[in-house]
Amino acid sequence: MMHVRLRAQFLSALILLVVVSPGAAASATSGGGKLKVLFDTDIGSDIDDAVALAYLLSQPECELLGITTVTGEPEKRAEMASALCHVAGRPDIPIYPGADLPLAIEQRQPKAPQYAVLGNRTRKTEFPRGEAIEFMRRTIRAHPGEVTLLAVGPLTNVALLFRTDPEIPSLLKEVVLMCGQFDEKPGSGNKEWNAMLDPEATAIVFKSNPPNLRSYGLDVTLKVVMSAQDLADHFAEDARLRLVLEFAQVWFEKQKEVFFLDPLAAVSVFERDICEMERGRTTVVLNDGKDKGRTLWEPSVDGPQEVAVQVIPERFFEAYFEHLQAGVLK
Ligand SMILES: [Ca+2]
Repeated sequence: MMHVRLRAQFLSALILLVVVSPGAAASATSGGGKLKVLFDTDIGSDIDDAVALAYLLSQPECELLGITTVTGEPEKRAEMASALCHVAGRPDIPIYPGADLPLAIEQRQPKAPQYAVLGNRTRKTEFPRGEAIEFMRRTIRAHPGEVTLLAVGPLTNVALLFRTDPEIPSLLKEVVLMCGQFDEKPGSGNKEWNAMLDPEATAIVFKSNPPNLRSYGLDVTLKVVMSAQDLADHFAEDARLRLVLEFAQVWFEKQKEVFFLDPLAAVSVFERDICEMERGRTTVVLNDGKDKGRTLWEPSVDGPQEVAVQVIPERFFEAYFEHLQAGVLK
């Protein structure tokens, strides 16, 4: 009961903060410089990776050091990221295709279906091959304690990075994930796609104990939703978001709503008042069977990780559109 009451108090306090003083909302970079971010993504499957990247490209406090792609057809995914960077006027951002296969299980996401809409869009089509992990390693070692690794796809690249250079977790400022499902008892509820697509990699990352690891799971990110029509209306004004809409064409054939799963993790790198977090420990189920890849969450005050347990969607949308609307690209 105490826990529920504390949560209610937290929400009341946040709502008061947003209503009374929107300018006082917590920012991760208050008083400091830009945040250095590495973005690891499976852009090209669901639409929300592109929605997240458009935000990072608009966020003035984000120094995007590079993009790595993961899972099936990583080169096509790199081209999609490149197209978005070009539209945003940032063709200089390094992009590296990473691992196409999970560490141990069968590939369940072999294609990047949204690639079909790229047509002759301006983008890079040639990328360094087999260098993504080394690029991540080199970049993090060049800025010890400063880099946020934001991973919103299966965790294969991140796990390979941590296995290749075991000191890397301790050299990161933080690891921020869209991964897992944390509100269910074992054996019930949804499994989350990123965790499930490469369970062994997920387990490696959650065991790696970087100084800060925060994950935004399906249970919370699914609460941030917009209708397809609202999305089309909101995204029509800006060139970056229009390209995201084009990517979404394939996706809209099946979906009437857009869930801002990856963007919630991305925006929360910069805006810490959108979600309430809880500290504890994640265990990943690795036994073969229907639960493989499930994330089991055990709250504890001295646990090594934090997961989101509550979200204020209105605050998210305010933060998401703030910089895009301030600097619209026609
Ligand atoms: Ca994703």
